[in-house]
Amino acid sequence: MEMSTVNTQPFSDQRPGTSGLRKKVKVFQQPHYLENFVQSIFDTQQDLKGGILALGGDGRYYNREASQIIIRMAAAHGISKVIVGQGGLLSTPAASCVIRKYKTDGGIILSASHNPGGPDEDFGIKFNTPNGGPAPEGVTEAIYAATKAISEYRIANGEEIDLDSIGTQTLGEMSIEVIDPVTDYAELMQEIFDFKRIHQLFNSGMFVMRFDAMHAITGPYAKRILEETLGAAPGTVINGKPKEDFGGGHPDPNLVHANEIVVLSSGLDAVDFAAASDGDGDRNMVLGRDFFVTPSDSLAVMAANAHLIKGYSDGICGVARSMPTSQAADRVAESLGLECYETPTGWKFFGNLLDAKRITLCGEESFGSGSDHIREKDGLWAVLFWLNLLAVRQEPVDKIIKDHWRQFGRNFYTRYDYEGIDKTAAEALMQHLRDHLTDLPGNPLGDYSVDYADDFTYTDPVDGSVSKNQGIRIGFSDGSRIVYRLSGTGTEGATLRVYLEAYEPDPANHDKETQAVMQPLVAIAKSLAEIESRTGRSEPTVIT
Ligand code: G16
Repeated sequence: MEMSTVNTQPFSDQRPGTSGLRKKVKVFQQPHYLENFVQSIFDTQQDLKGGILALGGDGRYYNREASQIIIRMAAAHGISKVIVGQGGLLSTPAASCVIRKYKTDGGIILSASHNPGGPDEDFGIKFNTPNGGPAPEGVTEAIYAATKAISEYRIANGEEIDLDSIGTQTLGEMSIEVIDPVTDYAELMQEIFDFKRIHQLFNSGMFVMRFDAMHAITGPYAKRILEETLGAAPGTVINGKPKEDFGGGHPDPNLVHANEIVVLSSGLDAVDFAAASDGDGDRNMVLGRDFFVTPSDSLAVMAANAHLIKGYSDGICGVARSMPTSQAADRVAESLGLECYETPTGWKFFGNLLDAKRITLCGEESFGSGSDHIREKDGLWAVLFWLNLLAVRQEPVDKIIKDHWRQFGRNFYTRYDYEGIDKTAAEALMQHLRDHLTDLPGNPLGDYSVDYADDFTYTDPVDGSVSKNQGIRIGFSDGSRIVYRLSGTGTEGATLRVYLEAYEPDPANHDKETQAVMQPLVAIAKSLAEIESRTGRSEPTVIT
């Protein structure tokens, strides 16, 4: 095998964000840009030399080219085997499943998740550790440090690798195994869920579902599992053909970007159950008839009902939620006597808790939920969890949620996103809040009284690592909260996220409209952070 050593210079902007390095495709296409980052992964992850690497991506524009480059660099680095999904594809949860099942020494996932794709849109890359989870901060910081010192990278020369034929080929000493991207993941789902009962539900003639794959990676997964295995009617999966630019859409399963499925679950002809997943298949949104399930409520309902699901029938050991996620799951944990953890935003923070068996279920307001079956959030898993639950309880989605609220109270929840604002202004806004945190506790804000105000710091209970500045929390004496954070996944300007939560124990008030209930808190949040004067925006870009 012929190999080249290529001289290069560091790029200053290769620090991974909330979930890997995400930039515009054009940035990744600059000479040496991708190669520098990949070499930095290889140089810092010693076990990869002589080891096994899993590789796959969400199929967005540049996935194929990047896969070819990474495989050649893996060969030049002395990796013994690369396991790659056919076509260079693996959903993020499937990649985590493959890393764990084949005990690889890590994996590289090519994805910018829910961000748009195409030549002028986003691309991303991240390294997952041998537990199948996103690299923790210690690892991403080491990779970042290596990118700042890099002076050369190594790459094998030769013909293109055939990514489309399943089977094994070689490049020098290294073997490349191209696998079916769906099979291992589908088998895992079959172990966790009661496929027979879900099959009966689909065949009852009383249940209609739509799953919106948003022209992204989950199309083939959803078709294989829902339609071919579980007997859902053909056409249950819509937008199921993956496209490099997601059909020009924004593959983020929320009420705005997945509007097609919102329409299909509304009105007289509404389907019984609808769901959507994102670009790389780790996010989910679930809807009943005319009914949106907030991701925070979804986690709480999962925790309360886990004993009804085959894979969790022996009980769960604990739950975790990211800090901005509503406290609905905390109430379930308290009543079931389970451990409950509040972690910073980012799935990587759940890894230690899962590995240490302190938690079984975890979730985030950002349309993510998952369990100890892998170390990534898992969109289709969440959908199957709900299908299994619907099959067991034989009740509609809204009844399950409303019963839950009656038992535990309702955590009204909404998130306001101000996208594409000026970065300096956004940082100044956060600093302004930080500067006033100590003035707030004990004082009234509107009709609310501030209980605590801080910039969230997390100490990992397993390894003791400390993560600071993870978002501003303002907690009120009645359990309501306002949280402010800057997004760590965007590629342009800054996105301010404002998370709002209000607790309502009285069932007589549970059917109120969320936005109406939240208005007093919204007004406080806007004025406290001086959002309009600092960002020039009177209204958010997206409300979920
Ligand atoms: C990523 C992480 C999630 C996190 C989300 C937050 O999601 O994997 O754990 O909740 O980012 O995004 P932001 O920083 O923009 O609020 P994904 O689906 O983009 O990988």
